[in-house]
Amino acid sequence: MPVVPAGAPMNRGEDSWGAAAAVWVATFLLVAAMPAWWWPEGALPAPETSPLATETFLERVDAMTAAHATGERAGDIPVVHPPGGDVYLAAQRFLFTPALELEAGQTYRLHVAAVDGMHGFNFPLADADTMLIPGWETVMTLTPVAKGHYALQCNEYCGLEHSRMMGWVRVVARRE
Ligand SMILES: [Cu+2]
Repeated sequence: MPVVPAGAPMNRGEDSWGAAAAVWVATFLLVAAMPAWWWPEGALPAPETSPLATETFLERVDAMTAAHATGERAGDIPVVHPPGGDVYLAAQRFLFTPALELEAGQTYRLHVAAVDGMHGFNFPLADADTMLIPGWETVMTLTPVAKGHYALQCNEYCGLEHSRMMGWVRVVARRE
């Protein structure tokens, strides 16, 4: 092996190893810094959960549906237009029911619960991405700002039709 004098330029092979090491170090530093990305905005807000019997939750869904159904149906699911305040959404194999119609500018407390086994709840409009465990309800505050259809979906494998378990919330103009 030839002896390279001190201070001699690196050959091409050493250059590319140097570049690879720099990329590796930069990647490592970015990954190590990931917790800082939560600051100052914070991670997704921790969902508020509390124990609630499935029976009780279903009674609340039914009461809201009986009082505020629009008469319209989305497939087999009734469309409900609650006036604001507490609204309920049940996750069951393989749908979310009822279909909620909300008003822009109105504030709601959205209660979500799985009623027949584990499900997931991914709903970007409410910044929600959480697991639903039977016997617990998850509650979040939601003030939609713009009209439109907002998708929600189950993101916890729950059976053969899981990949089709989606729903939507429709936001309409505020009624005075
Ligand atoms: Cu699922």
